[in-house]
Amino acid sequence: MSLNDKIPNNVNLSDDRRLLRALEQWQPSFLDWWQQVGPEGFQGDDVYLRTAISVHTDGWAHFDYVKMPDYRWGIFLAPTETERSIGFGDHLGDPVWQEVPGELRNMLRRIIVTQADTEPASVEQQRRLGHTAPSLYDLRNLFQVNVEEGRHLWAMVHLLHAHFGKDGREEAEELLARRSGDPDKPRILGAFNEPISDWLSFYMFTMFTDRDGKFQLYALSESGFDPLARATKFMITEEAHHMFVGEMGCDRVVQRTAELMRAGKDPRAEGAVDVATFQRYLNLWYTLSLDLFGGEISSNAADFFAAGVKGRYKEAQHEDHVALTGDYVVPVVRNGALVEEKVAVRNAMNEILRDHYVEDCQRGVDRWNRTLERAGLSERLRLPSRRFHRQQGIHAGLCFDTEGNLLTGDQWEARKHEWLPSPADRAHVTSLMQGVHQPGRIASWIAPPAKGINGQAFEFEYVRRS
Ligand code: BYC
Ligand code: FE
Ligand code: FE
Repeated sequence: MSLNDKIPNNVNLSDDRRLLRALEQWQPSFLDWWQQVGPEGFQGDDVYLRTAISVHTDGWAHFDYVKMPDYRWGIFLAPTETERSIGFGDHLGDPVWQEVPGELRNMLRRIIVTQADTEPASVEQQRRLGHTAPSLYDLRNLFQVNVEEGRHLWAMVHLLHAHFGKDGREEAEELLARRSGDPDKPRILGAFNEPISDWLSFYMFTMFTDRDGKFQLYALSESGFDPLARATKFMITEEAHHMFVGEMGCDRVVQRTAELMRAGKDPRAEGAVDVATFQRYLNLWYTLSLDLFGGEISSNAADFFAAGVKGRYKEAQHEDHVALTGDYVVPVVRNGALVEEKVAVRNAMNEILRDHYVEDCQRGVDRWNRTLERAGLSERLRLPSRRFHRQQGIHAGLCFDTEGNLLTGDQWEARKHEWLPSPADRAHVTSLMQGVHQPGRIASWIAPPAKGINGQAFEFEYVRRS
């Protein structure tokens, strides 16, 4: 087998024997991991998947039937921009680094490992969903997301192996050893240890949590460490499909609910999801995902920016790339009351990225509300306050309602199931999860998609069961 068949890449892997050997050693561990905690069942089935075979717009989206363990996980960096210079921070205007500067080694390693850790975590979280897929179309989309998250892990492991020596190889092993939700060796970030045991949670996760991925990847694609910038730039192109799966999956749930309500029926009694339950799942996954941006006031974020390691979303659109002047206002609780505090811009970088994220989430919620509106319904969905249900940052440990009003702990306990999925909601959603694995058929709680994948019909046999 030629090397490019074994590890497809555009990083001239065949010219670097040491790196090649390191990756060839890691590959069987990755495949073991995939078999152990990747998608359960379905590994012998033919799945209609898109595989990246090159970074060129016409070449990278190649569709064919593939068995998941044979997916060609590859290493692709977006093409080099000649003479790229650092776009922000204290090194503004310096040439970008092709190797890791010694003084930034720990910082870069930590960021790359944090990014990398989310990728296998999400595959683990989603591993049992295949059994309860609402259609073959959705089953295929789940597996597409899973194999691409696997490829994102490869992208980050390549950076660890190529630029961080023995430490990098050890980190790459650790990435396969941690387990989502395991109390002894959990994944690094909160949301990646939450179970995703039903498809409503899966669509919420791909809508809200993969969207954190989008913004973190944009911020890293500004990096002065050029291999990281190029790796993340290519990952962003794949991320678009994950968010499409989430946004449209949620929209189809809302559409089905709206159809039933318009016909004067109770969605919950008809084997669908009522608007209030949908809203509570939204509140949960949106706020778990807000936590992934880190603290509102963060000296780490300031250090990342100063060092030229992690920029802002579309940094070029900002006027001031040094960000040493001006301030950013953050509402903070002091002595039991909310007051506005001024924070130096560099220390507010997490919050600034979160602002872009919130805006993008709102656009998705607006789409779902248009679906309700078209059905002639007056119900509307909304994003809760960003103070609600937070476990990271300045509001962690405090209680707020979805409007952002401060509550006592007792008030919170008494009312939390108005806002977050209750045991009864979870039981209802779980009861709906019956796998539908025949071409053209679909579960009762979701509308079919408007179009299929790659110009195919919804009825197409996206997964051929063996
Ligand atoms: N859970 O200064 P702070 C994706 C820690 S998603 C647990 O507030 P900082 C994907 C933090 O590490 C994108 N711990 O925040 C989506 C720090 O620990 P130490 C993933 C948390 O440092 C779906 C302490 O709290 N990419 O790709 O600015 C499917 C105080 O830190 C959390 C990245 O995250 C949390 N939620 O960190 C598949 C990009 N938040 O130093 C894939 C890389 C914070 O006290 N990561 N902590 O031990 C980063 O850039 C940053 O580390 C963070 C913010 C964005 C996480
Ligand atoms: Fe990813
Ligand atoms: Fe993703």
